[in-house]
Amino acid sequence: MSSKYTPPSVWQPETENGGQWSSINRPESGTRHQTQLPKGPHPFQLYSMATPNGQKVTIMLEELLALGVKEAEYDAHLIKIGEGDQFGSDFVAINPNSKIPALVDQSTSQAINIFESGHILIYLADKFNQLIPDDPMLRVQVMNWLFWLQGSAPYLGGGFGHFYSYAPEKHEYPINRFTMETKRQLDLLDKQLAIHPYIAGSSYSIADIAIWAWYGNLALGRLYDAAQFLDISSYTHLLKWAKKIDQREAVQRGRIVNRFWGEEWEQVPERHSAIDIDKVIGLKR
Ligand SMILES: N[C@@H](CCC(=O)N[C@@H](CS)C(=O)NCC(=O)O)C(=O)O
Repeated sequence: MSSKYTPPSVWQPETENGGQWSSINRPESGTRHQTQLPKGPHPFQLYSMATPNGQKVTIMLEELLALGVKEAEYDAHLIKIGEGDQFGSDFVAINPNSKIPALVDQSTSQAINIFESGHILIYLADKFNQLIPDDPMLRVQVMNWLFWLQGSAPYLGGGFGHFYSYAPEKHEYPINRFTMETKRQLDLLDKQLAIHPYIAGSSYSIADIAIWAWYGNLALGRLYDAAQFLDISSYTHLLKWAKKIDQREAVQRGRIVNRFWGEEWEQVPERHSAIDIDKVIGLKR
């Protein structure tokens, strides 16, 4: 396989490469413009968008509310990452890494900023003692799979998804490399789910929420239009689990929060009370 590209001695950013995210990517971090983010009355203020990483948090908050945890009430404000909202000064003050999701817990004497979706799940699970087991032996399993997801999903999203779906030109080398790894991950999950009803054992947990947002959506054909290419139907245990989680009411509610694309019944760009979701979900026939 030959490459036409010879790296220069010192890399310089291209002004325009035509890729889907090229207009917002820069090699520097930090604030690009001054902004003031809105703030609602609820204990949690979420600044996010309904990508898989964003869905993890909205599903978790909806699961907590479904469990009767009223203290998990939240305002979900929309951050349009395609328009660079994540580089606004208020957002960067919450998450210097400029990536959604970012959560503020304003129920405490001093507001607490939490970023990294996996950490947000742990923070909420520990705060309310839900969807994470007390038993250290079981908790370790949940953490194993949650951290597995945080380390593995970038190969699926930033690797496979980027080169298979977003890249302006399709190149065999990166598509082969990341398809190989994605299929290895799918096989791993399929084997785990062949012997356990949920990813970390016998109970639904934050590990299921995190993994479903990526690999569940992928299995259900909602990510990268790649179900056929990846021969998803051959991962039968994964598919069965993905459908089972998809049936949960909190998952159906949470996955559409901060979403502004797709069908009318799956768009709740901002959520400030349960009614915001109720009235949209009600449109589904
Ligand atoms: N490891 C981070 C990843 C977050 C992330 O990659 N967020 C993406 C959307 S899924 C984002 O905000 N991208 C905007 C950008 O890169 O500028 C987490 O799990 O929270």
